[in-house]
Amino acid sequence: KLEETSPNEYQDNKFVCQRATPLKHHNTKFTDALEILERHAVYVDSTQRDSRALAFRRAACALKSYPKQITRIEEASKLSSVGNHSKKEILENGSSDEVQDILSSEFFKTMEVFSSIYGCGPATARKWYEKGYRSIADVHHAVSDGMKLTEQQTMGFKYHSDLVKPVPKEEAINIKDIVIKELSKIQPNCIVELVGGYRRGKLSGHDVDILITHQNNSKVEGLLHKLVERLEKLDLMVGRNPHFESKTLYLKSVKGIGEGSQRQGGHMDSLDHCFCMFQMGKSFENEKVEHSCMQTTGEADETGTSTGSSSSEQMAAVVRRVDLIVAPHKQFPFALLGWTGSKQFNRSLRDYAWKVLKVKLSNHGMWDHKHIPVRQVEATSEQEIFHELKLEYRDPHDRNA
Ligand code: DCP
Ligand code: MG
Repeated sequence: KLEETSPNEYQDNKFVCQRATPLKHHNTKFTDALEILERHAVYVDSTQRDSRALAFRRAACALKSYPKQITRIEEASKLSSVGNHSKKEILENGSSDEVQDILSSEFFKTMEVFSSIYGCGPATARKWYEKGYRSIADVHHAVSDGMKLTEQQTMGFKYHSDLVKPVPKEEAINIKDIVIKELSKIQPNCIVELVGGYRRGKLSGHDVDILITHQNNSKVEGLLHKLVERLEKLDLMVGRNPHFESKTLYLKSVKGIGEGSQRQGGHMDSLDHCFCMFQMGKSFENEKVEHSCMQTTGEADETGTSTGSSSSEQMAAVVRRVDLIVAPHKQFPFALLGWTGSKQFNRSLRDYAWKVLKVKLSNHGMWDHKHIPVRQVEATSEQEIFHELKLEYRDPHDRNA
């Protein structure tokens, strides 16, 4: 049970990044409903994300960080981000006719199914809906009749039943450990962080985001390429990553990969990164390869030998989405902040930095535009970034906007 605190301590600030937004909060009933309204608004008009959908998201954020359960509409009315439409939802106790209608509509249900396909963003989902497709089978038929899919969508369909399964945190840690182990054979002393939702305290996620750096910049260059080659040899990656065929490992080559990446593309960073899929649990061969690697490098340990077959026998084979990102050490705190999210927290932080301080913040660094000529502001930790931005530090667990 969450402890409630006095709303007097609640600051109805304009920017979400100025408040703590915990994962568990007191107003789930309302925020769940608002999130449906938000998703629906995106489906109806994916170009209008900045207006209706964002208004619902901001209202949900205000309720998420409110220190007690909202019981009276006057209480919600005091929150500046809660607009009239969202207020209506609260008045109707989180189960308005509107939400019920959305949930039972063919449009929403179909858009939810299409959006669950990796590589299919709201614009494509809508295009398919407008063509009359109502199910995955309908899209399959269209494909056999000659409709083209992007490479990502093809992979998305192929592994759809796996990719919709949430990844438990233990498995994400397991994947991180595999990456650490393989990295150690290429380049000792890398720094590896599990980022995304897990770092904010979530116990499951839709993918596994792993951020990598090394104190020595010269060791960072080409590191991702070597890592991917090594993982491919372990027979761990499924599909072919078109970007690695060309052997160019920069975002320049990743940027153009269609809508699925646009969803990710909010980052707009040009760190080396590889969006890939790992085949987990198939592991008899994986285990053996790994084992022989360990022996040749003399790194065999108890866990490596004892987990072996019994755990892989129990674990059902499943394909997981993994994002590997490599950042130069100097940019690491910014990449860490950006890849930890949430997306809305990042949006708010960047908005705040620019509007209040004339500072441009990205996953690479920050630049003070009040200073002429523009001056880069360095930071060696997330704490320092918050400090430079004149913000109270927020632990990742409080960035769940
Ligand atoms: N991110 C962002 N803008 C985007 C996409 C992502 O700023 N358009 C950042 C914030 C996310 C992080 O990258 O928290 C990782 O992206 P994910 O899409 O994997 O998001 P999460 O890890 O938060 O969610 P999930 O738990 O579903 O994987
Ligand atoms: Mg994630």
